[in-house]
Amino acid sequence: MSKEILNSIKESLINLDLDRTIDFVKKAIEYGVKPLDIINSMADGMKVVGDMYERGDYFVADLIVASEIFKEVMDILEPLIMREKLKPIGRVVIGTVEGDIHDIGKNLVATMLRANGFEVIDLGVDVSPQKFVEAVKQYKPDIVGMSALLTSTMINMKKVIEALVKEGLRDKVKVIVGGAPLTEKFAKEIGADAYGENAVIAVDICRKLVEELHKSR
Ligand code: B1M
Repeated sequence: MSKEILNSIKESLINLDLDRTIDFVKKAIEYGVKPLDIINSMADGMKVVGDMYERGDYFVADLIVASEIFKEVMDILEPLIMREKLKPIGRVVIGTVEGDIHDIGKNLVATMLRANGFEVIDLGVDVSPQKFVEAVKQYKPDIVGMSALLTSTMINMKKVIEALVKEGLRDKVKVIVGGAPLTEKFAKEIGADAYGENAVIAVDICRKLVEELHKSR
């Protein structure tokens, strides 16, 4: 049954049908489907929407509708994911890099981190290297997280790392990067400490990075 509802959620997102998506999400919650499974089916749906855009079946306006649906669903799921406030296990400054305004994945990572006890300072989208540097100086995070969805902007992650090195801040933080076009290899090449394939993996990695950082301090 839960497989069918998850499929219906995915299909209604692909069809850009807000009302049906919300109805199925509510039904899924009633049936006890895990919020994370709902998010995964939505993420699968977004991939299909992206492919349809690439094939010329959908336009940018359709991508916007799909992202609005994603955000509305997240508004329903977030309170279910969040735990009670605990003492933060680490502080993360996160943002989508310069030139890039995709924020659904980044927001998802931020939500999952918060739900797992991290304090998250979200710098938003189109964040310049200078803004990352200033945030590191101001908030003194354990981790800097960067997201990029465009092949043309992923290289801006390297600029942030270079700016951190230039300011003498690179040793003070761990850096995790993520986003659909990225790979582990790319993360290594630009000098990041880790690559997060998805939001759940990113949380596990951030836990490990904080442990490593605390051991080295
Ligand atoms: Co855009 N877009 N888009 N878009 N868009 C893509 C990325 C694209 C692949 C679509 C396609 O052609 N198939 C393509 C990029 C091609 C490329 O670079 N090679 C593309 C393009 C071309 C563009 C524009 C240039 C279109 C135009 O204007 N002509 C333009 C660029 C704007 C800009 O940024 N300057 C553009 C605009 C937009 C919208 C604004 C309309 C909208 C974004 C709305 C928003 O985010 N608020 C949009 C959307 C929705 C998409 C697709 C369809 C979906 C992205 C998404 O939200 N996925 C996307 C297609 C695709 O990705 N296949 C596409 C769901 C989300 C949950 O997944 O973001 O991958 P994702 O995040 C995952 C992981 O990647 C990871 O965890 C997340 C959860 O598991 N992750 C991290 C992400 N960040 C992480 C950080 C971490 C760790 C893990 O640590 C810090």
